Amino acid sequence: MSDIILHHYPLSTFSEKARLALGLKGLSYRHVIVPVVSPKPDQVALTGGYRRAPVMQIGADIYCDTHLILRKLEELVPTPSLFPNGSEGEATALSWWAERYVFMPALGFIANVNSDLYPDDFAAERKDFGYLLGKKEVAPLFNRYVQQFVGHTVWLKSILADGRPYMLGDDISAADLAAYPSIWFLRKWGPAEAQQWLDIASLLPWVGRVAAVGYGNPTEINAEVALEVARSSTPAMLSIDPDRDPTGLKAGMKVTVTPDDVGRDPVVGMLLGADNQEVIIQRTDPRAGTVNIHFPRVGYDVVEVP
Ligand SMILES: N[C@@H](CCC(=O)N[C@@H](CS)C(=O)NCC(=O)O)C(=O)O
Repeated sequence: MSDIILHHYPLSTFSEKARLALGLKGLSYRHVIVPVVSPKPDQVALTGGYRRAPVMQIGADIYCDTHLILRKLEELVPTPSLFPNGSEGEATALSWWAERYVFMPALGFIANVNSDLYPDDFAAERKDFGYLLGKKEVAPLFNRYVQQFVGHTVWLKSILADGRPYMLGDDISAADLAAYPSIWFLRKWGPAEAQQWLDIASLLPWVGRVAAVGYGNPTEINAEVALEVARSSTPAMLSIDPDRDPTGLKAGMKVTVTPDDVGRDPVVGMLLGADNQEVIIQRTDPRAGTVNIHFPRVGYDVVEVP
């Protein structure tokens, strides 16, 4: 059993990516099912306010966002690699495309064809988060979602058209784990409609190969246990050179770290270090103790608090 604790919930597509990454690495790990909507008091005690799913905890180190979670997993367990044959740039850039452009049309499509999944109170909560999911709001956007999804997935099909098993060739990579969850979500919550509108049939052999990776060996624990693990642990030594921030932010400054897309809840803490790929802040919480919270650089605004 590794020291990894995954905080996630079953419906979450980004959590699906993290579960598969843990599966690819063949890891045994503990996991906490977090609430699907805010408030999430146990999660934010660990993260200082970051409410998105998933989050990975190792002792008193908290890793927010799948981009950083995958990088950390790769560092911990290099093989099988999430970035085979030096493909970190390609795999990460393709992941960004899949997550920023394929995911929203898939989500909006399901909001149209399976509105039972999003009751009014859930849709209202997600509107504050940054997603439009209410039946009346998404109905006029249905054609746009179909057009965008079909248009973007032409490129996924083109990538796979030469018969390669995975997006980058013979080996699975982070790109597959990022592109797969939108299609997993569509097939789970609107299979007939996805088949009718979205032309995904030719992707199914690839979908099957990615799904076969599985989730590793998870053991469920409750949030109190995870908080106790954080409280009783000391954060790990910094794994980055602390003074590599491209804009000159310095260790010791008070900063906010805020997602730049949805769920823009700022996390306030003391900057421990930043380079061009990672930002680490420290904060102390009555329930979690002193924790180091790690964010990827891209996708987050880091601002000094005067
Ligand atoms: N860039 C983030 C995105 C995470 C994200 O948006 N997760 C969704 C769930 S799939 C979320 O947090 N939704 C709101 C919530 O769960 O409270 C990542 O890669 O982890």
